[in-house]
Amino acid sequence: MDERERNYQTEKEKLANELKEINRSMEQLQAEKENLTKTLKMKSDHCAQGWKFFSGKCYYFSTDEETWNASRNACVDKGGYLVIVTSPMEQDFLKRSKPGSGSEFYWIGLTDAVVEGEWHWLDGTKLSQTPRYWTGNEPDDWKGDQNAHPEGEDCAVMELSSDSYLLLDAFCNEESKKLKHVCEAKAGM
Ligand SMILES: [Ca+2]
Ligand SMILES: [Ca+2]
Repeated sequence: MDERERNYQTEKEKLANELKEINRSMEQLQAEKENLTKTLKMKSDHCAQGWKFFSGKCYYFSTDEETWNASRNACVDKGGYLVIVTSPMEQDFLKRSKPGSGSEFYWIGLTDAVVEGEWHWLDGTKLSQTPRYWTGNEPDDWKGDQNAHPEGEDCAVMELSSDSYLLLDAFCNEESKKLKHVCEAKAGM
């Protein structure tokens, strides 16, 4: 073996070792990536205790009963907002996740307090009127007996049972109108 050949052999071994080293690093990075992906997935599905996960969001069914205004604030205090229901899938989730049996009433993040008759979710989205979920002749903007509440009914309630989701309007801030509510928040917080 002349010197040139020896040099060539040495260089070849060196490169082979480097390649091995690179492969090892790549395997380690790959394993690390898998771990991080797993952690991220766990984090993004995570909801605080007492909240239920659905499609990137967490939902909280309150047990205490408050006015709509107090309920809205209660959700903000918990890092969320009064629930905004934007799809039939979300309605179905609420129907099957509702604690307790039978039909129950919950405040939701829907109001026509700004312009009478124009129903908007708390994120500013207009309520889609098709299909129509208002029950009976709701929303009727009832003003109470003998016009006791000239401001009318400006806050929405969902009547939830295992197989129905119906809406009605009610007084936002009336002591006699205290109901449970549902909060929503982004998952993974
Ligand atoms: Ca109204
Ligand atoms: Ca009403």
